[in-house]
Amino acid sequence: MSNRRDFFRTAGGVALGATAVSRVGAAALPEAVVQTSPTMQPPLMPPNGRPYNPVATLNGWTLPWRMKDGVKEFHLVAEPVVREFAPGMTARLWGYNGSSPGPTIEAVEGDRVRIFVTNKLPEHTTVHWHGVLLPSGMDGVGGLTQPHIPPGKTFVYEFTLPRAGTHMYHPHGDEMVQMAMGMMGLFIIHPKDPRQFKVDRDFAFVMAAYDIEPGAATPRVSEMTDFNLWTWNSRVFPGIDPLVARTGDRVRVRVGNLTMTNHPIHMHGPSFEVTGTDGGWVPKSARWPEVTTDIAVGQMRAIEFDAIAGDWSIHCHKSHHTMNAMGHKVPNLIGTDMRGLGERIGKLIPGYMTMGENGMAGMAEMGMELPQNTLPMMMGTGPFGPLEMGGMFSVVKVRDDIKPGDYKDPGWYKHPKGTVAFEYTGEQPPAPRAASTPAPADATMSVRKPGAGGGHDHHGH
Ligand SMILES: [Cu+2]
Repeated sequence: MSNRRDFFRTAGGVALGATAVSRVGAAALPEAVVQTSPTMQPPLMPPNGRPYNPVATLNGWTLPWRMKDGVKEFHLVAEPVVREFAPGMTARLWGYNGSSPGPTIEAVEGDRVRIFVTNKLPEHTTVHWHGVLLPSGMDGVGGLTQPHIPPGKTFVYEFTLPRAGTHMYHPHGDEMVQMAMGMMGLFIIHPKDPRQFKVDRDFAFVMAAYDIEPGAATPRVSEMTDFNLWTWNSRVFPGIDPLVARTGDRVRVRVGNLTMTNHPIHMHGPSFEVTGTDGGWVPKSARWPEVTTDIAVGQMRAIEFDAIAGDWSIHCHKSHHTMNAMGHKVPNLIGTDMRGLGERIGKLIPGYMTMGENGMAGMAEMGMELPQNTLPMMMGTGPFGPLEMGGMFSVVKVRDDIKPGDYKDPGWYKHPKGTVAFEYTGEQPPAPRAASTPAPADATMSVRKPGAGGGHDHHGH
């Protein structure tokens, strides 16, 4: 084990024993691989070292390493990046190796890793390895366990991974700014025995929230609560990859939360179990079935389910978190007669829009003009029409004929005949009212139907 003193003596140029940070290693930086595409890269099969079953990082990638004398050497570069949130909007963020989140780091229980961190930001930073068991001096807390990494400098973190698990990395220096700017990544430690915790598909993402004014590209980092872009791996629906699996596959989804609020992650279709946290794996006897699991700030959850054919939504159940940038500060005008109001205000305030008088669903189709570089709050088109979603939403796409290792979007589910909800076109008798509970006279609400010219009394239909 290397301790903090060894670490700095080594960084100062004194070579120590084999288990300390090696001067040779520090003298020869491994290549810093850069990836700027937001397209999901195929899971990285380990080219050397212990075998493991790699994860699929949604809209992301895994950092390649160099094996040096039995140590896996990684090179992270903290730097400004440009990230597409979804087609139509890009953000100026800070991240690692060209992307936000940074690349996923994958290693195996028992591995010794040496992670070089180069700071190309305009201010100092550190990297904290969230949930990873390591010597305190490798924990990456600026000021407490190490000096900050100044701009232009490279630091070395080196430790052995004693426990398999689902973890993250992020700065522990000027956290408020650096995490609000997108600095985070996943750190997955696979079990030494690849048969342990084995699944057929293993997806991973980390949740981040941004506040980017429509038309702007840089997040407001001082925001505490009122974010307008809720992302998975710095992507919003419909920019988030589907989670593709084959019928019957055992599927794991690992989710980390580095926003400033909790996210109840809900999945349609099969129920799941929480099988792991970043504290470790949950014993089988302590698991129970769920369809929603709340993920608090700073937590990670690994959920697992047996895939059933279909298109199953997976999303945060806070409905504001499945909206994109324009969903805020809109007055609720449901039930209000607003004929002509938007037009009249629009003459005074160009681009003004009101919440629809029959709800907001019409907005997905309105094609309203937006400022440059932002996204409509409701997006995506499915096989039956607009999906009216944004933010933290994706689709688990399960098909009978997906090949192992194939993560390509298979398109929309072809529902077996007779299994899709349909319109009732038969006779519609008047709805009876219970005689004992007459509606109060003032309960009648005038509702205008879309497309209808005048007001219709809702009752009697
Ligand atoms: Cu949420």
